[in-house]
Amino acid sequence: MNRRDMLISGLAAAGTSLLPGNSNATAKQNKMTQVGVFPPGFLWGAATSAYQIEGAYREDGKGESNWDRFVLAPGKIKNGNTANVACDSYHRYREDIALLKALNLKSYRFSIAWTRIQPTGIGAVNQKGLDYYKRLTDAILEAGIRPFPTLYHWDLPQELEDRGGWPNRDTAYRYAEYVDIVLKALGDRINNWSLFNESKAFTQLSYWLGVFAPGRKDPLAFLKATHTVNLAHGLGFRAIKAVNPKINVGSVFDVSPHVPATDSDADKAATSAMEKLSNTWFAESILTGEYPDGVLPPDQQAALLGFQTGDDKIMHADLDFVGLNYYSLTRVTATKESNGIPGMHLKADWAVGPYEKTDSDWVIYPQGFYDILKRMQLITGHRPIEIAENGAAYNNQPDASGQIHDPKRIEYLRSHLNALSRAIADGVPVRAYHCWSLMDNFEWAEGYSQRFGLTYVDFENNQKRTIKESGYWYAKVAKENKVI
Ligand code: IFM
Repeated sequence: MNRRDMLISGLAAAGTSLLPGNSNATAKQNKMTQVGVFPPGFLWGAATSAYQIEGAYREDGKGESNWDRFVLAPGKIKNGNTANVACDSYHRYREDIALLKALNLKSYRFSIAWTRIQPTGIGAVNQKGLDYYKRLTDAILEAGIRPFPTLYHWDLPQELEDRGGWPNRDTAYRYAEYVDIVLKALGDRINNWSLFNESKAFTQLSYWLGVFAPGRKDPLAFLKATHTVNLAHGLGFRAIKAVNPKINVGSVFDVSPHVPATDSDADKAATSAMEKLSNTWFAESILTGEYPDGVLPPDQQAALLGFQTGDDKIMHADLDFVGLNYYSLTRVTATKESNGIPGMHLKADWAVGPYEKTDSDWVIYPQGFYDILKRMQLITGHRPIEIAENGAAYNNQPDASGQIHDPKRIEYLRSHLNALSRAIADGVPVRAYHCWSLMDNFEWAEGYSQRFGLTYVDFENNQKRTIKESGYWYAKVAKENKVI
């Protein structure tokens, strides 16, 4: 079972059905807009994350992360892979920036490893870690590319995990200290920062389903983790604004349209609850300071979350922009059994239905990209949206001449970019798109078995990077600002 199956099987969900598509007005607008054409100034980019590409896991004073520890546990990662070397981007970052240039990209989304900055997550700062990200940032800027870092993409200092990890409220305060350190060092050269990547995915997979570090299977710990992460958003937001109020602060949320398995009232109700837990539990709570109704029993919610008086004010953050990641569709079924969350009797599946799937077994559903953007706009309002991730795993290998033909990735990207262009034409304020990923990398519990890259990486031999056919195609899209 892959991680998305794990993510969702056993989670029961409830929810809202897909939002309606075009109104008459938007249909008219659509006719006037050519599908696949993007507005002038639209920003094209690619994304990676520190743990998935950097390697150098013990270099220059870096501390141990929860993932450094987790990969050592037998049976947790496919083929026993680790990310100790990964793409070796810590040493090869200039090559990787050259790839971005070759692909005509103008935005690079990467992440910062907390353990390089504060090896234990508490106190002492590791100057060599800060220096590395300064070198990286300066090289990105020299290439005429916008640096677009994420402060937390899942690699928590092991010391903090030992103290309870995200279910421990104190982690939010440690996070804010880390953010302050990073911003004081790098805030002079980077204007757009994301606080977290995919709060839903990592809290569910790490603390509820146990397939991500640290491997806990405790639904109640998961609920506490969600609240700590929301508090950390507010604290981190204010830490950045205290360094420089002009810096733009956002966060990246993973979202998916939820559909009921049948027309039954039970499936529809289950879909409504799960949809909120997945799509709005973080974004809406942070933007408004209030949790959405209809997920947890109201009389138990505060206790389940460890919500204290004043937390509404702490977690509230008027983000300057919102990052959204879209991959696939979620189907929800009501069940007799509880999924471990009080009041929830449901299960949710990712890889189901009469649809074609990618090599990681994820359903391909481009219309869902349009639908979820319209849905999230109800929460995010006027704020600019950046697509921080979208892409597909296809595991094509080099042919005899060393070229990588990956036509299915091109088709996936084409159909999703067309859907995105329709959403923009219908008024969703999306200003950037980042393909996941710049290059093949360490795909968490799947190890190196799933390749999401626009660039092939030869992990076995020499770390050689080869731009795939899809990379050349995407480079043309970026250059012409339209789908070809
Ligand atoms: O590789 C991940 C990334 O770290 C977060 N979003 C989904 C990608 C594909 O699974």
